Amino acid sequence: MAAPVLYCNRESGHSYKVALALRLMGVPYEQRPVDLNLPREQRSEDFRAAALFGEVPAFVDEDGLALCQSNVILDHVARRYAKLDGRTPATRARVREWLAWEANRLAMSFPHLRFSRRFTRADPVLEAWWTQRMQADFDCLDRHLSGAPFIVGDAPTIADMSCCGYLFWTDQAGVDLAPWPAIVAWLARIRSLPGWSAPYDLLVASPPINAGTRT
Ligand SMILES: N[C@@H](CCC(=O)N[C@@H](CS)C(=O)NCC(=O)O)C(=O)O
Repeated sequence: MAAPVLYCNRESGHSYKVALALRLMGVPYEQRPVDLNLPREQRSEDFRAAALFGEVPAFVDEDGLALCQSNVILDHVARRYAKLDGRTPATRARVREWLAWEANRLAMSFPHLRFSRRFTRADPVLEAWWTQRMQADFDCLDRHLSGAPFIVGDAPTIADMSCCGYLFWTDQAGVDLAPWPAIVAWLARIRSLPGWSAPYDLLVASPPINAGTRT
């Protein structure tokens, strides 16, 4: 059986979520960086075969099963390695509620604002919309975390990996987390987990994103 492969990009928080989960699970795997500046049809053949929608992250497991969508990959590895998951059917279901919330809310606000501020300025109307949504999303997460050390239960799960994916980069978007102290404390708890690594330390070098590259 071949080692699992993660197709990723160093500027992608969605890639980081998966890399961080695999790191904390202690799963050995190979990272293959993808040049996101290239049009999708010019990306490597093995990546295009693995990535149904042409985006990173994509993951190929030991059996050759290729998956994309960061939260689906997180769900798969949590089941496969029986780690970073809820301990009961009810808590496993709660974990997946947060994966769905992240995909629908958090991943649709802050990552877009960060991409706009870091790489290519979007229309100010869009930035205002993302900022407003981000504030509502951070309020929701902060409220939840004000009574709990991690998102589900008292130990980290893939729900934490999913929701923290972009949040070590708030400075890149000029966002100050001071109004959300429970998020700040939760990020500190994640940082102190054995094996934790910051995004740019964990993800291998990739060709830098050019202004104008779509994500
Ligand atoms: N919903 C997807 C989002 C994936 C995504 O947006 N990937 C971006 C990088 S973070 C990408 O590959 N952009 C380049 C492209 O679409 O060509 C997930 O959770 O994995």
